[in-house]
Amino acid sequence: MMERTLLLLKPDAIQRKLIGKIITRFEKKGLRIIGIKMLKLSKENAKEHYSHLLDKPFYPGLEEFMTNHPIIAMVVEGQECVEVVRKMVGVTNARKAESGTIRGDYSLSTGRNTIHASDSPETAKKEVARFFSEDELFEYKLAVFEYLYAEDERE
Ligand code: DAT
Ligand code: MG
Repeated sequence: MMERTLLLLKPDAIQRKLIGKIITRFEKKGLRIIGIKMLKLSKENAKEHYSHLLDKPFYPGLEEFMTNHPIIAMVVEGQECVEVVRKMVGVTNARKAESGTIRGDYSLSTGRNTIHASDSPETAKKEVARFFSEDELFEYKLAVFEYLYAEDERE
């Protein structure tokens, strides 16, 4: 199943000059980047995006970090890409994240874990719509498409 998912490269990834390395991983995996931009998250959007964490003691610090600095938002597309991308990202606490994952390779922290990725297809739909209007998302054919997927994997 072709899916889209939302990624946010967080302020720590930008400060640490990791954005090229992180984007390269998604390109090399074969995912199609269909939207990308730099933005500053508003406090309202932060509250929506992290609504499941509003009552946590670390929420004020999380909101401050995520809204006081620019971030990079991206949408990628691929077969079952929500799950694929979560695996590439690794678990929330980067100290526990497997080596070979983005968090496992680039971070030692939970609050500075470099990247966000949607956690389910339902969340991904909402998050893509929160960050991107339809005219900021681009449908185009990757020239290597037939080399990324076999005939029965292209729907
Ligand atoms: P994930 O980003 O892996 O989906 P999440 O949705 O539970 O994890 O939390 C969102 C972000 O909030 C997480 O990337 C970093 C921050 N966060 C979560 N748990 C935390 C904690 N115990 N201490 C500090 N920051 C935390
Ligand atoms: Mg999450």
